[in-house]
Amino acid sequence: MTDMPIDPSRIESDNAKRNPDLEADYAALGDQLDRRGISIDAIVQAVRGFKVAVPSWGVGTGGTRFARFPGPGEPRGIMEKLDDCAVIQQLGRATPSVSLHIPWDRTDPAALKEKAQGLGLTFDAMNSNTFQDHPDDPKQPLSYKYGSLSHADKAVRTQAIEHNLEVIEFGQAIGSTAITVWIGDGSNFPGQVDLARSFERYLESAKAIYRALPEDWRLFTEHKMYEPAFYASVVQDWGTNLLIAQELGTKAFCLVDLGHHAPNVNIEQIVSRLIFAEKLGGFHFNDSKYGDDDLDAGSIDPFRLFLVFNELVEAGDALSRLHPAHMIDQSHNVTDPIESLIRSADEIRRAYAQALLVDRAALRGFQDENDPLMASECLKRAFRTDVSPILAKARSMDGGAIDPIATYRASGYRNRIAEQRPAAAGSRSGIV
Ligand SMILES: [Mn+2]
Repeated sequence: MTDMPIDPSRIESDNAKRNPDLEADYAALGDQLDRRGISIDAIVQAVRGFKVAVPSWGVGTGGTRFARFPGPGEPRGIMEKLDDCAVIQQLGRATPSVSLHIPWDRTDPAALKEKAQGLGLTFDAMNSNTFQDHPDDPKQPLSYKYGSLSHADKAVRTQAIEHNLEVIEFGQAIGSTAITVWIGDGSNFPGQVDLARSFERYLESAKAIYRALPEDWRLFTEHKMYEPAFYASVVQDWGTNLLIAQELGTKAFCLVDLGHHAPNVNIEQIVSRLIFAEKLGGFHFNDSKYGDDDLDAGSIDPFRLFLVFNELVEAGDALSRLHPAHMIDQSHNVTDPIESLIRSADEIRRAYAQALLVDRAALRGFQDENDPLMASECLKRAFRTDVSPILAKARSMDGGAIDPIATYRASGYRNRIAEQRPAAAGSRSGIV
């Protein structure tokens, strides 16, 4: 692993300084958990096994429809994006895989695979893109302005289907086994499109993609309530998403993007229902305050993130059979994307670790005895536990940094690449 972007001796020397404090904090937390009948070492092992994919598009600075303020040293293509993803994994040790977006990341698959292997990275679910036009792509001359898989014109639908098939083919060449389909199709005016006919057209197109899925692949469909369509999205909520997965078949699953719901929707309950239906495909983790704000996972409502993980842990074997895919999907407008992604992966692991601390036998007892206060307290006790020493221990055991943000800043990586990567006009970033 000579290609690693951060000097391993930097991580070692930083960790050596911080390790005595970590050991003391870890021992204190271990004693506390021991009194609650929990083995801290078992929690650390579970956390080490929990991985979440980073999105290739996340290492560039995002933006809004008003403006984008690029940071220094932005990656100019997928190879440089992989370098940044490798930094996140090297320091945080929670993100060994990358989720690609075609056509933004289109390049020679063999070169891509070789580059990733050199960095110790693999590829997660592929993402297709029929929500914007691709004037540089001779295979996609038609516009998606009025939709893609549900478009009124069969020629546009066919073009969109074929794009998805190409993404699957690309994914096969680099070892991916899933495709996520999110479409921007919808309408801005009542009456603009027929709600029933557009959904029927969507289903017909989605079935054509599904039929082309390789045997060991899964198809994830992602719902989104609004934007870019502001009156009605064709795949607007988890009800439609579930319908799609059930119509398509056993390899089709629903993806839950935490930002794609109406305000105050009970997302953990949706997760529970999708597990019941055996259709939970995975997550796009992020956070939001008002709508699909694409803020950093756990930065606004960590309790909600914890409650989602509480459902996942509660599901036990049912979840193991579904083995949901975990991905981060967020937009970094004002932070260094590498720092945001390191911290977000850690916040996701934090929610998982907290959920593992819930005394499930006691909780069930309080539920059956109709003791709402103690049932609530049972969850809150786990949520209030500061599991930071567990997260740091998991990182350091796997060769990561005890304090990954501090080590990243001390490494000077951003300044170094800023010199190597002069600002490029039209560098791509995006969110889905
Ligand atoms: Mn998403």
